[in-house]
Amino acid sequence: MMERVYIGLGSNLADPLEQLRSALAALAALPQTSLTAQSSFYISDPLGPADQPRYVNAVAALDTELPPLELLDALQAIEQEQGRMRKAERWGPRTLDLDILLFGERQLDEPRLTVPHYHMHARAFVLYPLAEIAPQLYLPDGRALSALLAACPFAGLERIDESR
Ligand code: A4P
Ligand code: MG
Repeated sequence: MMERVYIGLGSNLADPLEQLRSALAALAALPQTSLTAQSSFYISDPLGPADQPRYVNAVAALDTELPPLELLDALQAIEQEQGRMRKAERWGPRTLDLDILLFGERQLDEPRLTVPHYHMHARAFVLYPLAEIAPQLYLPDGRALSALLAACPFAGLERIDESR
């Protein structure tokens, strides 16, 4: 079964734009998967510790036949290939973070995987790029993306034009 999945991409180390570009190429190359849309790139103020560089964020849409945990394994392999070091500090700087925002209509609560992603509802750097590629989207709990956006100011965000 083919399902539509939305992936949040973020980077704030080691040439973030290039990190996101190569991550998108890696997503497009996943087995049983096609990359169907990608948002613009956005520069965003760091959420969490303030003493870290600004992030570049984007959202991609995939159609995949991979089951959720296999997709998560594949995303973590891409993170590892791009030099991600997991550190103790929560929300600290990273070369690449790939989050599964939505997986079809599923609501998952497993040790390794919570979907929808637990913080997506209030993060401008997730909601605005997502709205670019899926403006009519509804979350599995019935909330409209447009309603979440209306409650989430476009603050600390800057859309980069040349990246599409
Ligand atoms: N995990 C559970 N659910 C998911 C999911 N839906 N997608 C588990 C991906 N992974 C999921 O992730 C920790 C574990 O979460 C994984 O092993 C997986 O099994 P991680 O990537 O190692 O840790 P993390 O990303 O540092 O932690 P966390 O809490 O997921 O952080 P977030 O929410 O990803 O936030 N500021 C800006 N401006 N832009 C950003 O992109 N990102 C973060 C990280 C902080 N501040 C930011 C940004
Ligand atoms: Mg993460």
